[in-house]
Order: sequence, then structure tokens, then C-alpha cells
Amino acid sequence: MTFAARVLDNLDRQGDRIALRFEDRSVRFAALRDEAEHWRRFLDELEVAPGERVAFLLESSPALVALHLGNLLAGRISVPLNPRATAGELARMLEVARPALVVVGGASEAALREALARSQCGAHLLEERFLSAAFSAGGRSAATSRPLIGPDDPAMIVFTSGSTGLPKGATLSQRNLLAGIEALEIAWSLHADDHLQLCLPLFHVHGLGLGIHGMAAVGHAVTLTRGFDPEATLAALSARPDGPSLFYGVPTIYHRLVRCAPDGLKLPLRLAVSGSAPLAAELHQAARRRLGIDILERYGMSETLMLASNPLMGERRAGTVGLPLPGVELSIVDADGVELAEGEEGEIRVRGANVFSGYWGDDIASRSAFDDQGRFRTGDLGRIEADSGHLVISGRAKELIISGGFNVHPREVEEVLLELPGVRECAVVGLPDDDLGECVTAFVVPDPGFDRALVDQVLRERLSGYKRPRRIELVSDLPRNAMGKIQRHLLGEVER
Ligand code: MLC
Repeated sequence: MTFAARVLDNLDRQGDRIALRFEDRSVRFAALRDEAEHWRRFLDELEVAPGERVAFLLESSPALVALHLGNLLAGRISVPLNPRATAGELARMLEVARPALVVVGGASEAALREALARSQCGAHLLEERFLSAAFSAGGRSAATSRPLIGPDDPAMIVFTSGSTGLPKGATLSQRNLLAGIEALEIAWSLHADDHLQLCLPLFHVHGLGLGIHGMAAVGHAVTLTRGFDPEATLAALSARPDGPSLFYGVPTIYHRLVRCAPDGLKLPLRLAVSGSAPLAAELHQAARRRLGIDILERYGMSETLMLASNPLMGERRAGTVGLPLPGVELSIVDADGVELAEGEEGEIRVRGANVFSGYWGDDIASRSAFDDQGRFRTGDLGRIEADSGHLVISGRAKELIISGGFNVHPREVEEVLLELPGVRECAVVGLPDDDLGECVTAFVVPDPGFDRALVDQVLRERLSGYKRPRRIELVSDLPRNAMGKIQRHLLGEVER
């Protein structure tokens, strides 16, 4: 079965029930079904063929959801892009994905036009304001036929930050998307009567692959918001009757909810899940005390969707990400790929129907992502707790910063800094931060021409907000080992 077939079946079955609530609007499953049908005919008319990429840079809205599902049901490859990415970032993603069509909201249009000109990828551009016409009147000409979609057909490309500073497009197939949501359906007992409050961005697998795909495939309702506001979220989560039963967040979101919760609050949620970044044991406890919820921590990534989860029933162990999800084969290996015993620390490698097959248009990165047994190298270090079988993530083999649930590769930020006059050397690290988990921090060895205002301006022009260093420390030297390699773990302790 494909994800598309499951979604189509579900949209038909749920028909008149409400799929989405957004501000003062509600959208029924039947309407999503009709919009997807019109969207397919619209793509046919534009001669965007099955297998071609359709990208979008949109703020969260029902139109984004209808467009994404329409792509998946029409066999076009959906490419969600960060609507606040800079023109340079977008140009690189467009060069990789080579979409035939890009749909853009007003606020992102200037950056997209610049990116299209720079990348010369030749995509059609469709402004968001014309979407409703495409959804209702699209394909007024004779009905076109639905393409045959196979389980291995690529369904979606999700961009992750690459270790060379260039973005990599993780390509998820129809089979991956289906396996991803069906594992959660079992593990978390997702069902059509659930109601999810969703404030996560919809250009990553957390918001889109869990939240929206759960609605589309399982049939639960989603109340979607434009972004995250702690007070409004607490009010929505407290609402009864018909309030949400589910909430998905990153630790930063739970941290902010805890901070502004009134005394004595007990949120009436069936399930509150945290992922995308490590949940500190103290935050887990604070959420019990201040929000009245026992957060369930899970582990996943763009390339694999969800991998492990604490149990729905039974003990949720703070500091662990729980047990492998159904269908996920998880190993802890040493540097030679040899499987280690329980309790021993090594790299986490995974196999399963949820695991992607490679990065779009990048054979070298795709090959090196897997070992000779076909296991994906997650780049995370972990161990299996001997008594419980729970997975503990103990570190990262790759130099990755996770800020508020967004991944930032230090090299991408360093490359921008190093091009600037007055920056002799630099190193970017994530320093511990109560709110963001890790705070992107740049250590710069300046030359006489160093100009702080120029640095700020260029960082703003070149990098999305979450990648920009919150702190820039000027230092006389960077700590190095005998081989001359920068010792990142010592930064933060260097003398200024
Ligand atoms: C926003 N800003 C951040 C930031 N988010 N800075 C550092 N780290 C972050 N995570 C910056 C903005 O650029 C802006 O800067 C300022 O903060 C305010 O912006 P905002 O939009 O009002 O931000 P806010 O609402 O505070 O965002 C916080 C947040 C958000 C936690 C809600 O970061 C978020 O939605 N995180 C979720 C990320 C996510 O979904 N990850 C899933 C990846 S998939 P300025 O300078 O412009 O004012 C994955 C797999 C898996 O990892 O397993 O889930």
C-alpha cells in the first residue's frame, strides 16, 4: 500500500468530519479530498508531470496542508521550504530539488524571486493568492486520470543541514511516509477521535510528518496555529469540551509553557510528546509539576521519520527516548560497525520501512549515509539501558547544534563568517541554554578590520534566524590539539 492510497481512503471515510481548524475556519476531510482532486488537474494543465517536484514556501495554513496532500495524492514530489529562509539558502535548495513549480506566500516572494534568478532552476512561480482558484476551479477541462503511485516512488524531499554547509534533501518515499505514521498509530494509539493542537512549523517532519500526516492518514482533527504563542497555547490546551487530546512540541516549547503556566494547572491531554531535541530530566519533572502532564519523549530524524518512543502505557523514563518503534531495527555499533552489547556506547544505526533511501541528486552523500549492511548511520551516539531496553542518546558523532529543535551545522555558519573582512578564524558551537537547549555561539579571532555591524548585517542577509549566532565572542586564539584541530568542547572555557 502507498501513503497516498491510505490517505485517499481516509479522506473518503471521514467525509464530513472536521479535519482542520485554523483561526475562524474549519475544513472538512471531504473538502481536502476535493481540493486535492482539483490540484491534480491543475498540475496536469500546467504540465507538471508525476515525479516532478512541487515546492512551497508558505506560512502554516489550510492552503499549505491541501497543497502538500494534493502533491502526495497526485504523485508529485512535495518539497516544503522554510518561508523565512534567505535568498541564498533558497537558491541552494532549488538547485538541489529543481522543482517544476514553486508556490510562494507574499512575505517570501522577494527572497524566492532572487533565489530563482540566482539558481536559474527555471521553475514556474505561483503566488499563494491564486491557490484558492486552483483548488476550486483547477482542471475545469476534461477529467484527467489519477497516476499510478508505487510504494517506492519518492513522495517528499525534506531539507536538512549538510555537514559541508550545503543543504541535503532527504527523499522520503510513499512507503516511508506510510510506515512512519502507522508505527505511531500503533505505539501511541492514534485514532480518529483524537484532536491535535499543532503549533510546529510545517516544513519539517515533526509538524508535517507527524501532525499533518496523522490527520490525513488516521483521521484525527488538527487545530493549526500560525506559530507558537505560550499563553494562547495554554488556553487552547486547557479548553473543554472538544479540546485537544494530543500535543506535539520541542523542549523549548515545553520550557516556555512551564514558565508561563498558572499555579495548579492540569492540562487534560491524553498524550503530550516531545522530540527534535533532548528533553532535560528537570524539564520533564517541571512539566509534571506545572502542567500536570507526563511528557512522552521520542526520537526521530528527517531521514528516518520516527525511530523510538517511550511507551504510551508503562514507565516513561526521563533521559531516555524509549524503545524502537514497530518495524524499526536499531543497532548500536562500534567504529567498525560491529554490534555492541547492552550498556555499551556506540553509534546508532537503523533499518526499516521508515528509513529513506538517499539524498536527492547526491549519490555520494547517499552512499556514505548507509553502511555495508544497509543500515543508516544516524551520527548519534547511544546505548541501550540493560534493565529496561530503553535507548539513551549520549552524544553526537557529527558536529551538529540543535537550537529550539532546529538543526544547525556549524560549518555553514563558519563559512559565512570566514568570508568577512576582519575575521581571521572562527568556530561556531552550541552552548547550553535553558530555553533553546543549545544556543548558536560564534568564537571569532578578529583582525583589525573587524566590523561588528557588518557581521550582523551579513549574517542576517545570509542565514535564517535560527542559524544566526545569538552570541559572538571575540577571542585571541582558538584552543587546538597537537594536530592543530580546533577543540570545540573547550570553547566556552576560552579566555576572552
Ligand atoms: C526562532 N528563532 C530562533 C529559533 N526559532 N533562534 C534560535 N533557535 C530557534 N529554534 C529566532 C527567530 O529567527 C527570530 O529572530 C526570533 O527567534 C523570534 O522568532 P519567532 O518565530 O517568534 O520564534 P519563536 O516562536 O520564539 O520560536 C521558537 C520555537 C521555534 C521553539 C517555537 O524555534 C520552533 O518552532 N521550533 C521547532 C522546530 C521544529 O519543528 N523542528 C523539527 C525538525 S524535524 P530574529 O532575529 O529574526 O528576531 C526533526 C526530526 C524530529 O528534528 O525527530 O522531530
